[in-house]
Amino acid sequence: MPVATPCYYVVSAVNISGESTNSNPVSVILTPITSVPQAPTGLNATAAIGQVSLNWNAPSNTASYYVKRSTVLGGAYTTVAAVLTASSVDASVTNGTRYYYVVTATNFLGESPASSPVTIMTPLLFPTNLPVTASSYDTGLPGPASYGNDGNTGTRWGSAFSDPQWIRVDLGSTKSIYKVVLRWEAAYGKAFQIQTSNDGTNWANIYTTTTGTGGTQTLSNLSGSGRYVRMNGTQRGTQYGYSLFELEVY
Ligand SMILES: [Ca+2]
Repeated sequence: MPVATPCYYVVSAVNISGESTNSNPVSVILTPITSVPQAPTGLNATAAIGQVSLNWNAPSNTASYYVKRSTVLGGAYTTVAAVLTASSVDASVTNGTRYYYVVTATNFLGESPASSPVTIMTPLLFPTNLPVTASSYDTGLPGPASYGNDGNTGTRWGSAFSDPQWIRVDLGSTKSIYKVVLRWEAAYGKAFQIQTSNDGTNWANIYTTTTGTGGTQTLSNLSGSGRYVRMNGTQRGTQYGYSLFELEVY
């Protein structure tokens, strides 16, 4: 609409006897949009495991927004979302990574300059108190399998004294896994695999060893994904079972 054009509205009421007279008129003026939106302000980011949530102030005359991300301050920025409202959730992030975000606002005339950048560090994935199941647990211990992922290195899961045995955690949905830390009690695994699965039935190895030495084993630079992660022990290091203070998944 090239110029500001006033419009007038009236209403009337109708029943079976006919129509009323019109109400008093009201007028509105439709203001034409003559420029691209201003850059959004107040960009704010919060991070959780596997996602970054963003919100910002909405400039006037905005139709939609682009959310852009970089791992370097100043870019180059890559558009990760186009949204109609002044908020967005980026679930395509890697845990333990620093990101920079900017937002632009658009209307039919074009795109605004970018907002000021905001930076956020996504947390490392080490959830605790996940649903834990195990092939067995040592009935001589006071606690259940969940003691192997309760965030407390003073409690532990221990298996029956035989091979094989396993303990698994449920991440709730498929996640990328790049590190596993095993905090063994004296009863450790000499041969075991770290495995991932999306269905809890079919497992893929992301780490194998036949020479485990117990203690705290930090398995870095893993590459895999899955909803379930388990330690599958195939040869015990002692006459006892397998026992973990914590199975930490990152
Ligand atoms: Ca524990």
